[in-house]
Formats: sequence, C-alpha cells, structure tokens
Amino acid sequence: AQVNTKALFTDRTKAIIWGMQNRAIQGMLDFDYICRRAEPSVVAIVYPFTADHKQKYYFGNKEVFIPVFSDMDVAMRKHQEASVLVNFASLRSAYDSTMQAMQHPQINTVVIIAEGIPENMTRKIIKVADARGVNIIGPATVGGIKPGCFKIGNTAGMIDNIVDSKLYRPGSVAYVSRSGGMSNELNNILAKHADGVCEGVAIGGDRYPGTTFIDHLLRYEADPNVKMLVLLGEVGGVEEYHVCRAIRDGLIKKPMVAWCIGTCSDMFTAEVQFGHAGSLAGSALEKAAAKNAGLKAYGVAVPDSFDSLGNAVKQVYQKLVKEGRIIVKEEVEPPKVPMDYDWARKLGLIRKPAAFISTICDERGQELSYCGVPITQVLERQLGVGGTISLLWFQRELPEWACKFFELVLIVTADHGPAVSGAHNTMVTARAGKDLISSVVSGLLTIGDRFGGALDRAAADFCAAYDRGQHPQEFVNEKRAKGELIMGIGHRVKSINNPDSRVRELKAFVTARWPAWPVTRYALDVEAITTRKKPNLILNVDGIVAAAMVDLFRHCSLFTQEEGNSYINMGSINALFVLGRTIGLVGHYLDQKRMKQPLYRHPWDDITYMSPLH
Ligand code: Q5B
Repeated sequence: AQVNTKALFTDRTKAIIWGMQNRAIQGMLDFDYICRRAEPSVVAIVYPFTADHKQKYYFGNKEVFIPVFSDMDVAMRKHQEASVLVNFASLRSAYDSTMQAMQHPQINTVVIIAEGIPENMTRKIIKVADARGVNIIGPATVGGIKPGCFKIGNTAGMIDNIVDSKLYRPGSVAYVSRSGGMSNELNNILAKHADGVCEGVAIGGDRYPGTTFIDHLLRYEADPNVKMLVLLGEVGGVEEYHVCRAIRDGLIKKPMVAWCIGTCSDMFTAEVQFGHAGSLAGSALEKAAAKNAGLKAYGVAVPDSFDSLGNAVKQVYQKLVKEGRIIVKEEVEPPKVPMDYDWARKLGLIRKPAAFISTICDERGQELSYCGVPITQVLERQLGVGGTISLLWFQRELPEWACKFFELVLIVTADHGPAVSGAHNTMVTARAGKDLISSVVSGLLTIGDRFGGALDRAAADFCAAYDRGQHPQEFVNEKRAKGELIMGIGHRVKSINNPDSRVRELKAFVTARWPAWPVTRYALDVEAITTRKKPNLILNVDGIVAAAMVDLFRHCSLFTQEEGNSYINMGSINALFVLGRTIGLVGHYLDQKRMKQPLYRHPWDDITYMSPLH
C-alpha cells in the first residue's frame, strides 16, 4: 500500500455515517462538543431501509437535525464537505457500501466496523483504496480518535470515560493497536502515565487490515504534534517487523514504546487462535514474544509484560519532558456535556416521580406478563379469556368457575340483534361512511342505565337492600315510592311469557357452581314480585350478571367485602357487558360494510313533525 502521511482528521473533518447508529452518532457529537468543535462532525446518515428524513440529536444543550438519506450518492452530493465514511454496514453489505463510497473523490477515509467480511473481498477493497488514495481503517475495528478533532463511532466509549482519559484535548502520544477494546485501555494508560493521546487508531483484528501499523506510525512520524509513539501489536502476522525495518531505515525516529499481546501462546502446545481472525501465529516469527524481542532489538522500549506498559510509557514521556521535547500544557476544563436523562436515572443520580403507576401488566422484560404471570404461562395453563380478565381486571387468579362465568357472560351478551340501541347506532354510523372504531364507539356510547349499563347500579342496589335485611317487597315498594326504576329489572321484549334464555343459562350456571348465591336469590325474589305487576318486569341479563358478581366477590374467598364493593363502584360489572357487546358491534359494522349499505336516512313517515306554533 502507498504511504499517505497526510493527517486523516482535523477539527473540521465531516463524516457521513452508514447505518442508523444513534448512540454512536450522539457519542461523536458529545465528543465534538467537549472538544469545543465549532460544528458537529456528522453531517449525514445513509440508511437504505427508510425514506429520507431528519433525525434529532444533541450538540451540547442544542438540538440539531441530521439528514438521513436512503441513497448514498445523494448524501454525498448534498454533503460534499464530508471526507470520511464511518461504515456500520453489516458484513453482508459493507463491501458494496465501501466500494460505492470510494467512487466519490471527496472521501479520503472509510472506516469499516463490520467483522467477518470475507478476506478476498477485503483485499479487493484495499486494491481499490490504494488506487484511489483512500485510507481504510478496519474491517473489524472500533475506529480511532483524534482528541480535539474527531472521534470515530463508538471509540473510547462513553463520555465519562472520554473525560477521564482527557480525550477532549490533544496529548503528545500517538498509538496504533489492533484491538479496539485494548485501544481504550491505551487511552487510559496514556492519560495516567503521560499527557494523553494525540491520535489513536485501532486497525482491526482481521488478517488483512485496510491500513496497517506502519501506515499510521509513518503518519504520526510526520505529525509535529506527536512526540512519542506507542504500538500495541499482538500474536499473528508480521506487521511489527515492517516497523522494525522502518526504524532501521530511519523512517521512524520518534521514541516508541511497544508491546505485542499474546505472549502466553508459547505455553500452548498446539496452535491457538485468539479473539481476532488475524491473531494466529503461522510461524515462530509471528509469535508475540518473537516480535517483542525484534522490536526491542531496534531500540523500542518494550516492557516485560503488559502490566508494566504504563511504566515504560512514563519513563519515555518523562525523559522527553526533561529534554524539553514535550512542553507540559496547562489543563483546561472541558465543557460539561449534559447527561442523558435515561443514563442519569440508571446511575441513580436523579429521581422523578412517575406520572403513571401501573400494576396490571409489564411489557418491559423478555416476556410480557399479566399481573406477574408470564404470557406463556397464561397460554400453557389455558387460563383463557376469563383468566385474562381475572388477572387484568381483578389482579388475582380467580377460580375456574369464575373465569368460565366471565366467558359465558361474554358469549351471551355478545349481541342481541340489530334493533337494540348499540347495534342501531353502529349500523347508522357505518352507513354514514365512518370507520370501525368510530362506528363501534358510537354503539358503545349508548350503553347506560336503560340499555346494557344497569349492572353496577343493580349490583349496588340489590346488595345494599340484602345487607340491610330489607324484605324484597319492601325494596320494591320503596323504589316505587321514590319513583325509581329497579336496575336489572324489566325488558322491552322479554317477559315471563317469552323468557330470556340467556338469563336462564346464567342462572343455571350460578346456582350450580357458586359456593353461595344469596344476593342472586334476593334478586330472583324481587323478580317474583315485579313480574306479578307486569310480565316483562323480569330479572334481565344485566340484573342476573350483577347479582351473580356480588355473590362471586363475596364468596370466592379472594376479595374482602370492601374490595368487592369498590369493584362494583368502579364500574367493573358494566365492563363485562361492554366487552361482550363490543364483539357484536364489530359484527354489525362489518355486516353493513360487507353489504355496502348506503347512507341511512330515517323515513319521514316514521317521524311526527309538530310545530309548537301551529
Ligand atoms: N317499569 C329495560 O322498559 C326497560 C321497571 C319498572 C320498576 C323497573 C326498563 C328499565 C331498568 C334498567 C335496566 C337493562 C327500559 C335492560 C338491556 C340489554 C338488552 C336489551 C334488549 C340487550 C324496559 C312500563 C311500566 C312502567 C314502568 C314499569 C319498567 N321497568 N318498574 N322497575 N325496572 N329497566 N336496563 O319496556 O306503571 O306503567 O308507569 O329501565 O335494567 O338493556 O335486548 O333490548 O341484550 O341488548 O320500556 O337485553 O325496564 O317499560 O319504561 O315503558 O315501563 O313498567 O314504571 O310502569 P319498557 P316502560 P307504569 S336489559
């Protein structure tokens, strides 16, 4: 590869990011901010899987928009100031996107993050990059960093780590390493044992990195701000010997500290492949110990182990300070990057009263749970719709008979023909061209004391009368005296002569399955009195469900009387009718739409027009 000693990054470098890497991009912008860059380093994002739009980030306290383009060529055309592509494409698309980027003469550096790109493809990329004078960092890299200027993607981790390692301002040491993780270690070591990093690049762990140690070291050699070099090599490959040759030939003169990781490979009898694709010694020369010895022989400061790398750095650094080749600069506090709310909360630094408390369902973990019961258990244990209601409405696992009752109520209240208020409204709304939700809601809104919504009041009235020991006849008399209708009694078409089979089924279920049903008994006694007055004053579907629910709350041994009463007051019994009837209302909506029924207009002959003046 040709040697390009021009600086890769300045404090005006602009990059295009391939991939919706929100965290990495925000990290780059936070770095820019603490480095006091005038403008963010990211100018555009390329993401082929979305329409063009703008994405919001922070630059310090300010919110900034970064455009997202589905087409890289458009992004390049609109942002010709970008010279770097940070390519987060997967191993499948990194080749194509890198090749495409290199067609644009504005791009001088492409960073390839993906691991596992086939080596033959990497070699093709390198060939084109050499021909076009493009610097490739990676593949399989975290990137690199130039304090005060530019940070590639996720390099150096989070902002507190960047501040700890003083990466917001340039130091005097430039490093090159294979490993991204270890480069972070170097950032820390160099801040502690010297005045910090001037530039650092992780070339990546593949066998064929786009640029190698020597490329970057020669660049650092040419950079007057770099006063000393650090090389962190590893077992595998012969790149470190190119560095030895460059020292021998006088191409590298700056003091260097180096260590090759993987000296323990000598302890294994068989060949060991370390974490990186390239970290496999193919010959004795490629072993870490051999390379450390080689570097030492050429005057590089090589410590005895990685643990003493910091001390080796310190010695070289202090010597340079003493000789006046490094002038220690005064530290300047970086601007504070506001901490993200989520992160501050995770660290326990802030607290805020929640706007909502929810106790019935949790969707945050791996598995959705209903009142603490994982959804797979709800299914495995066949808790059914009744069990689901019992968990989500009543926050407890009610007995099987109660759950079955809920399901029975849903079935028998699902519909009662097109003539009732709810179905009528839904049909009229559907025929007026409205959507499903509007039509169903319009039907649901008719549910009230007269139609389908008498359950809660019926439950409250029957149980209050029962509790005070009021005789059913007295209860009926009192209601009549007050001019009040008895909730749960009466029906427009059903009567003792035309019994409501729904009520019969519910009654049979309750009397067979309930441990005790005194309030239901009481309601039936009321019915015996009212039907003597008029045959249609039967205990209706609302009434039987209401009375049965009071008995359920009181005799399933899972509610206190207070809890049962509060569920009645909350409207939980009406909820059963609402839920059941929603099924029918959806049916009526679909029915009208299916038959393409026209706009409904009520016939004049069915309306009596009366003017108050004539
Ligand atoms: N009288 C349901 O009334 C209806 C009386 C009463 C004492 C009563 C009426 C009523 C209470 C509320 C209730 C739920 C409006 C009903 C349902 C779902 C549905 C619907 C469906 C489905 C019917 C005639 C005479 C008058 C009244 C007296 C009537 N009710 N006295 N207590 N409760 N009930 N709602 O037929 O002396 O002649 O002046 O409000 O439980 O909505 O299928 O249609 O699944 O969709 O219009 O089943 O009972 O009777 O009002 O003309 O009264 O009986 O005082 O006496 P009607 P009215 P008087 S289930």
